[in-house]
Order: sequence, then C-alpha cells, then structure tokens
Amino acid sequence: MDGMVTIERHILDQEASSPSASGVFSGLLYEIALAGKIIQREVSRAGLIELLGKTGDVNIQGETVAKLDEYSNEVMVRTLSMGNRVCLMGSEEVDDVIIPENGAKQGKYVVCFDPLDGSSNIDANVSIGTIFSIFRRKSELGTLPTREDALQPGSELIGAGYIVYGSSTMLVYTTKGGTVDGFTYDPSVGEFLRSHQNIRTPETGRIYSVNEGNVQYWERGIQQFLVGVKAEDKARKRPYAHRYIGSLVADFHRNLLYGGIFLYPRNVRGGKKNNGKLRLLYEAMPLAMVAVNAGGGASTGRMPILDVQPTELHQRVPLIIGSRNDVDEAVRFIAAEEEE
Ligand code: AHM
Ligand code: MG
Repeated sequence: MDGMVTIERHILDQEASSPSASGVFSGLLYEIALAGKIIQREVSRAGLIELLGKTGDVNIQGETVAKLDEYSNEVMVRTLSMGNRVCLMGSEEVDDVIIPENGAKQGKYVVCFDPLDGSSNIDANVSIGTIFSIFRRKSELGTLPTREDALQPGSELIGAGYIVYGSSTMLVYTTKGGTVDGFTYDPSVGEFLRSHQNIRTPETGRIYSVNEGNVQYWERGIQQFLVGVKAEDKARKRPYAHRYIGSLVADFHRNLLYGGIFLYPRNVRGGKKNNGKLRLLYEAMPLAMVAVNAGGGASTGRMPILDVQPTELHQRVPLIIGSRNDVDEAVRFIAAEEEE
C-alpha cells in the first residue's frame, strides 16, 4: 500500500489533473465503490446466512434472505440511482434496460453491470465479482434515454472495472486512456486503499484458463492453440500451467497480475453456445478495457472486443483475453485455420 491512499483520494487526484472533469464522473466511481462495500459485506456473510437462514429463509437480522445475485443487483441499482448521475442501466439480472426515476433526464452516464458474476460458486466459498462498464449518454440531456444509450461499442467506454470478492475484496478500474489501478478493501477502516498502482500485465503469460471439457466443440484454430500451450518448449516456458476457477473475475484478475490467457470460445460442432457464454456489454467489454489499458489484449478471435458494436443488451461474444502475445497467437491460429 502506498501511503494509505483511499479510492476517494485517488479519484479526486485524477479529477484534479483533468481540467475538463466535472466531478460527476468521480461521484459515479465512488458510488460503485460504495455498492462494492455493501455487496462484499453480504458476500462475506453468505456462509453464515446459509447456516442460520435455512429455517424460513430469514436471516439473523430477521430480514428475508434474498438470493445474493438479486440482492447485489438491488444494491447496484439503488446506489447508482442516488446521485442523479446515471440516466440508464443494464444489468445481467434484468431483461430490459433500467431507467432510474430521478436521473433519467439529467443523468449524464450509462452503466452496464453484472452485479454478481460467478454466483453459482457462492456455496463453495469461491471468489466471485461485480463487473461494470461506464459510457456517456448518447441521447440528449434533458430527454428520456433510449435503449441505444446502452448499445455502445467498447471504444466509447469512458470507464470500466470490477470488484473481486476473494480472500480480500479488491476493486480494479480504469478510465479512457488511463492506467489500471487496484484498491484493496480494509474492513477495519471501511475504505478501499490503493494497493496496486498502474498495473501492467506481462506481455507473455504462463497460465492458460479455459473450460477444456468443451474442447471437442471448438474450432480447430483454438484446439491447435491449446495443443501448443501444453507442448514442451523450454525457450517459451511451455507447457503453461492450467488454472480455471470458473469465475470470470477471479480467473481474469489472477491472469492480469501473473500473466496468462483466458478463453471462452464459441461452439462450432454441437453444444449450444455458438457465441460463447459471456456477455459483451458487462463481462467481455469492461474486462477488455482493463486488459488493453494494462498492456494486454482482448479479441473475439476475429476482431478486438472493443470494436464489437452491440445490437442487444444481453448479447454473448466469444472471448480471448489476457497477455498480448498469447491473445495474438490464438487469433493467428484461428485465422490460419480459416484460410485452409
Ligand atoms: P454467470 O454470469 O451465470 O455467473 O456465468 C458466468 C460464469 C463466469 O464467471 C465464468 O467465466 C463462466 O461462467 C464459467 O462457465 P463454465 O462453467 O461454462 O466454464
Ligand atoms: Mg455473469
């Protein structure tokens, strides 16, 4: 930790160095951090609630137990609706876009989020996370927002990041053209403190992360890339280690720090996921912005994730993300197979 810089201080410092900053965006980031604190409190009690809340679904405080992902969604929507900064939200938990009553006309920003990704892992105490994308609104200020406000490509992102609820809780975020910075939550002071300044991901990794049980369904380029990362090649430090938690934020975060590649390919021979599994707007795109700003890469296999124009709020996209040289190599394998 560098001299106990809170996330608030960090955001204010960044704002001070950008003459056009209005403070509204900073307020929005701070709201996301606040939502993260509230969600982490509940996540850290999940086992206890399970233990004590079984009879009649009532927790120790006498409140009805909501599913944690629904609860996290509620927290995000309420927190982001507070300051009239947001005109429209998109959440993995909600079919249509969410328009907050107060900010609809005057809110300058659009936020898409997965409030609790990897929630099927909760019962096993495995790390889970919140992922968010921030855009400027497209529709005119003073009017009602439209669905198109959410359907913006990654090149329009002005901020993105995630919160991982792991052995400690950590918030990682980046802004357009900015650095990637990480903040670890200190429960004793109730603050996110800057712990990782200007994160850079290794250009070449040593880990590959993929649900390899599905390898039979994938295109040949991916299959051959995977054969390559497992083949012994001392000069290239191969074989890579295989690590797969099955919780996107946790798998991504580990690879960001240590170097590695995460893949969730599309199925081309059977299986249902012909666009992969992960969602463009609030899973692939925000992590792509973090990866790219940390010196890494992110691709669908055919184009950069940040160039994909969304057509639907919940659209899925194949995802290859992580260390730049590894992502580039996977993309080359796919292209080579297509030429044949
Ligand atoms: P979810 O949004 O329903 O939680 O699903 C997303 C999760 C990701 O966290 C993870 O990368 C992926 O599903 C794992 O999928 P699989 O079990 O098919 O490997
Ligand atoms: Mg998810």
